[in-house]
Amino acid sequence: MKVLITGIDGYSGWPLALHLLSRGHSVVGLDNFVTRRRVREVGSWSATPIPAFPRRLAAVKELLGKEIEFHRGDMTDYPFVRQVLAEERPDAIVHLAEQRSAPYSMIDVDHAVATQVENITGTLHLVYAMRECSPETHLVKMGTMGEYGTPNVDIPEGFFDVEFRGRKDRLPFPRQASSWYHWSKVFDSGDVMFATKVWKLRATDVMQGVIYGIRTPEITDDRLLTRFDFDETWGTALNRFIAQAVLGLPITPYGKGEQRRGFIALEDSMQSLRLAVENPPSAGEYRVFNQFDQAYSVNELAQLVHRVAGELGLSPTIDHPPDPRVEAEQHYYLPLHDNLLALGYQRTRALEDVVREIFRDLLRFRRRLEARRYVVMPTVQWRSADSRPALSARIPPAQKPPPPQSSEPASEEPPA
Ligand code: USQ
Repeated sequence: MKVLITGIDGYSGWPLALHLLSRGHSVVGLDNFVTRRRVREVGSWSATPIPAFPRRLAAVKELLGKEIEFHRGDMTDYPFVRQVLAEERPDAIVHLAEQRSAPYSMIDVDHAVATQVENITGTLHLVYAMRECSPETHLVKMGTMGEYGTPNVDIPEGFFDVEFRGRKDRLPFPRQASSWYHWSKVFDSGDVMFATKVWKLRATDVMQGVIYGIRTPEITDDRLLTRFDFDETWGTALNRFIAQAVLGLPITPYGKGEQRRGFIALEDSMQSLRLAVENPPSAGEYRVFNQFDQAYSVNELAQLVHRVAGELGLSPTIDHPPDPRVEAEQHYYLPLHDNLLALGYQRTRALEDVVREIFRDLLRFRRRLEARRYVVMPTVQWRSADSRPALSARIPPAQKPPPPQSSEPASEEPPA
């Protein structure tokens, strides 16, 4: 199959490209390198060194003997999106090109607006371009488990049967997101569901849990590594806990630490996206997959990281800073996840093994962590209308990124 990956330069996009190539699919990529710029904006970088994109492509050619067709551009530019779809007419699109950080979206009004405008506009552009140029294409849209929030009942896969005042219906399960980022995904879901209904497009909405890990079997060389973020805005809790342990900083489960989320290993996330691509829905069908293997509380993650760190001779402490987010710190959490299993999905990686693997990589790249240790502790506060001054104050002047330029250089993207 020919698969277009939007956001191919990102944490999931890059290993997905390698995975699909290894399974005999052909891959077309699209990206504007905004994640690299935005990680720099908060004074950070990837713990794993990421080559400039042309070098990534060259490594794929040299090591795997494969070519990836690439389009550099922005999902908010409709003529560009339309042209890519008209030219490529892929069998499937895996749409990952969205601002993916909840804390980043909560910095201030500009970051909230950028998140929602870019994410929602990009998705609308994609469904319009599909309708115009490639209506048979299957859209695999990256959503998030965070769309559902943490209700006090089980969470179905997208829809549930409801009876109200004597009448029954099957309806979308209520969404209760907890950041401007997560709300952007809710709005996307509504737009994709409507596009399938009104234009008979086919779509899979993937409610993804938190992904962990740096490696997949296809990453056989450092030039093929994917990024690993550990700062307060781009790093997930587990990433940050391991980085904190390596840096000798306290591990930080926020508040009571009983916030539970669903988790999936990077390698298994790639497997499930491939299964979604290889098993398309019919025209007009909108289906939802809850994509995670197991739920853990952040306290459980902290304890696991603490134990593995101890085996490696590290002795981090566990702190409980006040939760900078507005969220339930203790709650019921039981989402269902049967749809992928029905397609043959099988979990291959245990959390503990992957945590050991991440420690090994981070110890190798320890100097890159040390050089950015000031980005780890939280400054973005959900209750504050503007966390920009606090965020900016902790970045040493030498590391401040240059002011944004109206147009980025065409041939090279900033280092990750
Ligand atoms: N947390 C801590 N300590 C930290 C960092 C986070 O306790 O140092 C807590 C948060 O308060 C939250 C939980 O850990 O309760 C998860 O936070 P996270 O930063 O690991 O993940 P989140 O913001 O939910 O977002 C991540 C990805 C996002 C994806 C989402 C899936 O960044 O792209 O959509 O996971 S889900 O969490 O299921 O919504």
